[in-house]
Amino acid sequence: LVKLNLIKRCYSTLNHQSINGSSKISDISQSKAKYYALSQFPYPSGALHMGHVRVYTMSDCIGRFKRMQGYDVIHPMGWDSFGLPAENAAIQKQISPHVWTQSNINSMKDQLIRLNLEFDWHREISTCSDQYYKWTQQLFIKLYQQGLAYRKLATVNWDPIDMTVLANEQVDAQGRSWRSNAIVEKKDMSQWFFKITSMADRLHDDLDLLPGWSDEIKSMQKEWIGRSKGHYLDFILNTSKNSKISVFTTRIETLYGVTFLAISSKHPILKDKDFLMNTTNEKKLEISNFIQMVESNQLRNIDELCAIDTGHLVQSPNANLVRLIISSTVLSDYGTGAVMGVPAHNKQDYLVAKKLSLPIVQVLERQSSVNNNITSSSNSIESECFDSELTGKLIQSGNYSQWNINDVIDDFERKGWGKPTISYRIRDWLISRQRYWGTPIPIIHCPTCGTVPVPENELPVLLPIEVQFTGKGNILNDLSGWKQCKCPICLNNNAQRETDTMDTFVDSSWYYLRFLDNQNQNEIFSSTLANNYMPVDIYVGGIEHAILHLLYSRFITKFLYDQSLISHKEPFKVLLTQGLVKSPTYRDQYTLKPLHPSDVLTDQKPPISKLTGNPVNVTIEKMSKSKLNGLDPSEMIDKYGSDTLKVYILFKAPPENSLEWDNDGIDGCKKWLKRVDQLISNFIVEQKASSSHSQPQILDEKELKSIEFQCNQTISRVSESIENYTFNTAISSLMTLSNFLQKVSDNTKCHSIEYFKSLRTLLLLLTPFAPITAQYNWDQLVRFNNDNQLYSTQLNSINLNDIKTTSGDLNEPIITKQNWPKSIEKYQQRENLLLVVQFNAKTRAVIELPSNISEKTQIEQFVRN
Ligand code: ANZ
Ligand code: ZN
Repeated sequence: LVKLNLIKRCYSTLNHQSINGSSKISDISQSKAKYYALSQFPYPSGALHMGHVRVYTMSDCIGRFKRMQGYDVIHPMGWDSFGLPAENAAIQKQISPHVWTQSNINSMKDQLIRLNLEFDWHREISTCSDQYYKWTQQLFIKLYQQGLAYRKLATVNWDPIDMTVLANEQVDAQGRSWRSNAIVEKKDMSQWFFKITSMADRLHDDLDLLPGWSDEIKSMQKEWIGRSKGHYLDFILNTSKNSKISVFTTRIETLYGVTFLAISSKHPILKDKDFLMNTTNEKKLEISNFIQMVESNQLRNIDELCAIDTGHLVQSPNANLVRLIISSTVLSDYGTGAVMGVPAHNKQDYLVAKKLSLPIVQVLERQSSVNNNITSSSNSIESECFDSELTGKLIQSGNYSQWNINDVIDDFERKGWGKPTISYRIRDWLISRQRYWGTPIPIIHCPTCGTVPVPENELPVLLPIEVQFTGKGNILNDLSGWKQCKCPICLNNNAQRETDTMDTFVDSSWYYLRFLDNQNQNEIFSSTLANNYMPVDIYVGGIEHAILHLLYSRFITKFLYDQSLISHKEPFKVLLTQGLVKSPTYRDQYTLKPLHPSDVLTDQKPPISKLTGNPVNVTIEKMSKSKLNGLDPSEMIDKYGSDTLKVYILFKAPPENSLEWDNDGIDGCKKWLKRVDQLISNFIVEQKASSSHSQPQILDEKELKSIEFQCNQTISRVSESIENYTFNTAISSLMTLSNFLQKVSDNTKCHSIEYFKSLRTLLLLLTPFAPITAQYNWDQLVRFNNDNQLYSTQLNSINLNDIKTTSGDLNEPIITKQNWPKSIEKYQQRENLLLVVQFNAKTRAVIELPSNISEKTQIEQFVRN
């Protein structure tokens, strides 16, 4: 009961502390260096899952550590609260998305508080609040004014039952909607885009400014941007000297190996007058049937290649005549939508050539090549074609045979056969959603003035709250009271509001800036604050956001930089991507249905289903509702307490690895924290007992030295481990220290200031991981020391710096306000080292040697002895 009360007190001090302990919004600490620890804010689905707990525990640990180190730390939390699930809940449960979202936020916030995470709650934001989305709208208008937000016709996934556009990720492999199960249609609609392509080069090149990002994520970003250097080349339609087809190639030097020209089924030449005039009716019919087939299939996963000859010939820059074909391998929206086919050196072209029996001409010399004339009848052609090393010389290329590739490229360019260019895979960011629960796009459509941005003083364009959900499409379209308005330019004209809302990725592309100034009524954020606190020092989150969210945030940051609102080019200095949280998953061997662990007799081999008596398969999988293998964080807090849960999560696996949940492991962590409690309470009990009778005996100098050595070594190890985000090794160093302290002799425990100080060091180092345990025991020590005036005189008489850095300020009752201990070099050197001699994996001798001699001398000495 006493402990419970104490814990309660801890909570209140901690809550109080998190307001006072972190910087207030408006003032920047002049004396402290800043540290911005950010974890990805959650979607308020209703309850935290273990993945959330893992992310937030990591950023909490880092934040607490940096605060104790004296940094001005920002560790904010908020809600990514727009999006489809709220609308679906509204349709299914007839509850307003607003109410549903808010109640989810409330319960998740409760959970975060119960986890005792030190968040700056005074910085809280919610993207669905008009105080937030007002600024998202302003950001849209700024982009619009710079020509970076625009509307164009685009082909989208249309769900004819729900009557909405779907993101690609919401269409399954069979081309069905994830929600309505309708076959999704391709539809051309006017949509809003952000011109992210305008920054493709910067988004690519500035990755080099980020040594704190893993190569893996950087290459995922580069892949998505897909920059390649190449050439445009023109091919001329044989029947019409005016009709050119331009191709994009990264391998212009293979020009003499071109044996066909392939275009996509959407290529404009297919509607060209000359082209059609010279196509027979029979061929026209064949082509249109083909196009129809490709396009209906084109939704996804066309494994089977389809290609057709158009019956036309085209002339290459080097005056070769080759066939013009249409092929499903050519993407309509990459490069020019046309490809020069080089089947000898490109796998896809090779398959196309095989399919249509087109010639294959090798033009690059291979090291191992004996036979330069590949014919399509050769069986081993595939391996011969692509696997062997090239010499960098051309063959079968007219006058260019035996030339070096680079010289060829120069000469082709000089002749005007190809124009150098750069092509990108990245497309502009489609931000329109035909959905209610999102940030309204602040645009008015006027019959006279066209698209007109809502004047800034009229922002936010509020989302109407009282609405009826029909489940069909975007209900903003049916709210004529909301939709009809006056044009802000010609004033009297009846105009209409844009009814599309923004992709929720827009909301999350700038939230880290609003955290810094969430109460600002006058501007999106203060540049002074942003320039002080940005960039984010550590960003913790899931790998699933490694591409889009990071790319969008980087794009918006660069835009704000161009607007001179911020002075940094990249938002996130270091990324920490956490692995999955997994647990045993039980499935009935016969029905394959997932089973709840409580329905399984797990002590049997194999486990047996209590429901059917069938044997049960066990696999370790990502925790998820559908697999019934998830653990509820609240239940875990009830059962173990937040400290144990957090210590376990950090101890069980390094951050980037997946964490496989096991109950023994968490029990072990609970026991360890109990042992720390015992260490302190035993100390106090023994002190009380000894002070009443025994005389201090002579202290063992050697033991005192080794206490100091252990303490200082642990300080360095824990500090380094947190800096490197290897929390698990930090905790194991702490375990080593606590075990060591347990074994110290009773005499030293009772009579040495070194031991007292080392207990305090242990608690200080424990604080970022298990703040309640640390605080509880700190209280015990402070109270005991005050009551007994045990070490105060001694502590006062010794070097104050020593105490400050190794065992904290004596009378400060709140441990999180203590300074992080610093290790002292001189105590980290052992006078003697133990040299372990092993032979055939058996220890044969342990020799004590002075530590200041070299390894070589040590060995020599040993051999001599
Ligand atoms: C001739 C060639 C020869 C090619 C060769 C490659 C190898 P990256 O590097 O990804 O940019 N290509 C161009 N446009 C295409 C489209 N719309 N759909 C499908 N493929 C297209 O790829 C550039 C290469 O992809 C280009 O270089 C072109 O094939 C093909 F030995 O041209 B290449
Ligand atoms: Zn107008």
